[in-house]
Amino acid sequence: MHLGIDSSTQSLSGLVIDVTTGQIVAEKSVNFGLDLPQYGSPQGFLPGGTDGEVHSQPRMWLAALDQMLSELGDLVDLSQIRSIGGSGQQHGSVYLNASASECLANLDPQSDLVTQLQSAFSRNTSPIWMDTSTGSQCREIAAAMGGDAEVCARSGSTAIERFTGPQIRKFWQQQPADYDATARIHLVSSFLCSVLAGCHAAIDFGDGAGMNLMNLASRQWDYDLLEATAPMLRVKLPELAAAGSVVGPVADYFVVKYGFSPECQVGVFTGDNPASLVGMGATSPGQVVISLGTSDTFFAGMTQAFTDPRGFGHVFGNPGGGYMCLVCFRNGSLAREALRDQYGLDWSAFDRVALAQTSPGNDGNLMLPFFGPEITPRCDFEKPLRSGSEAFVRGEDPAKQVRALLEGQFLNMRLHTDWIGIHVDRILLTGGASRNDGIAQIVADVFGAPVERLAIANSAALGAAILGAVTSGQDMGQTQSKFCHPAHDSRIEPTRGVSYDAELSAYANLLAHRS
Ligand code: XUL
Repeated sequence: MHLGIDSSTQSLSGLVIDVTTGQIVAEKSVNFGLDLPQYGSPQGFLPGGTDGEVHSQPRMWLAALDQMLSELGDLVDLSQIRSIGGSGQQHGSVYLNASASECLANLDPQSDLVTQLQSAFSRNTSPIWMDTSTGSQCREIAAAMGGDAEVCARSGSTAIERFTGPQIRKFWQQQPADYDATARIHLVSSFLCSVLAGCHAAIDFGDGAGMNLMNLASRQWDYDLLEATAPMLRVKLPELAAAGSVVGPVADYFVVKYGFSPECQVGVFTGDNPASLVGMGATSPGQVVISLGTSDTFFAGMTQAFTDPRGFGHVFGNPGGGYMCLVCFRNGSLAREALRDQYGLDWSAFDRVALAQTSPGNDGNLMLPFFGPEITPRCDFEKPLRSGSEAFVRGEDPAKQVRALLEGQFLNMRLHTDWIGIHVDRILLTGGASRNDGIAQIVADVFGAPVERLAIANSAALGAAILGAVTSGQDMGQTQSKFCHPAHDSRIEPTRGVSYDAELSAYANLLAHRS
């Protein structure tokens, strides 16, 4: 058996697979808001950040890891786990001081992770991917490198506010003494991996590419980018390695406290999106994954690393080899939930039956579907912009509002992924909202391609478990073929005769002329 751990924005999950039977044996999830209310983060991050700052608490992730393993141990015999793989929300960074190595190596099973790692942080909070506060740092890095095109050619992305490099630069500028006291900077993924292995673990090529610090071609830290970011950075960064490569045996703490075997191996963790690519069985090029989570993401395997000329899309290392492209949209479920709550609706308003009260194209009623700052395209929106009938623009007719939001989200996605230039043959839909047939139908119609969903919603945790299997020497492709099947009856065909080409132009026009 192999365990996959995924630490996402709102929860931390564990999923156990048995490669012999091809079964998912157990799953357990700890929701930060509901299960750990003492951290004051109902949606997984600290509310009330100013100027685009969004931080979370690494101690909360530690508490969730302890709780998840203790609950998972009630469901499955953890001594049977041969290896552990993992993933984390991308870009988020954890800052540790010089005492961290000792603390990690000497975790006492009589105590808990939060208590013991309490004093190992040189920064109490972690900026996460929702943070948009580093605009000036991005401009400075781009200027030092000779322009955005150079940063993009080297790292796979232009300097991006949520990416770790600009975040590190801001920390160095604003808290230089704390930066100096930082001995190691981890990503969410490599931090949790380090805790499990009891020593500093490497960052993988998938998550590492989300930092604006790794050279995509050489898969090494890029010294010019490090220099343009902050002083003395190389010594503070872990090594780079392939996802799933062996870090070492699980720390004694987990053996004694939760009953893991001392032989259980921990593999290098990756980002949630690269893990999801693995879990969807989509590591080889040809299919597109759309993940509907707190943010919505669009990603696909690529053989070559060409980059987005407009600078919104990213290229990361693909845990299955080669590269992957990714475009992230910040107003995902947060926007769907905001509209749902504004109109006092429930999710049934987003299903196929309810959407049948409106028709594709929504009688010309369009919405720029942004309830807060967006990163694709980059703009500090505060509320959606409506265009269409007077009643619709006034905010009337909830059914049309729902369709306009969803059509707007996927038109925005189609518009900003055309640079990838792939013909979309099949869309694999994942994430919380993917089960909703109404949403799936609109995705199929807007892209003009069939949509399939896997039996399991948490593809990142499944991908993490498959990477765990790879750590024990299993073949990734063979393991994927055992677990990554579309759910029965999950396929949704695009509606015959429907094309969204005209709506796409109208949407692009509205976006270009927004006031
Ligand atoms: C990807 C991104 C998000 C996070 C959180 O670039 O910022 O998808 O990985 O899920």
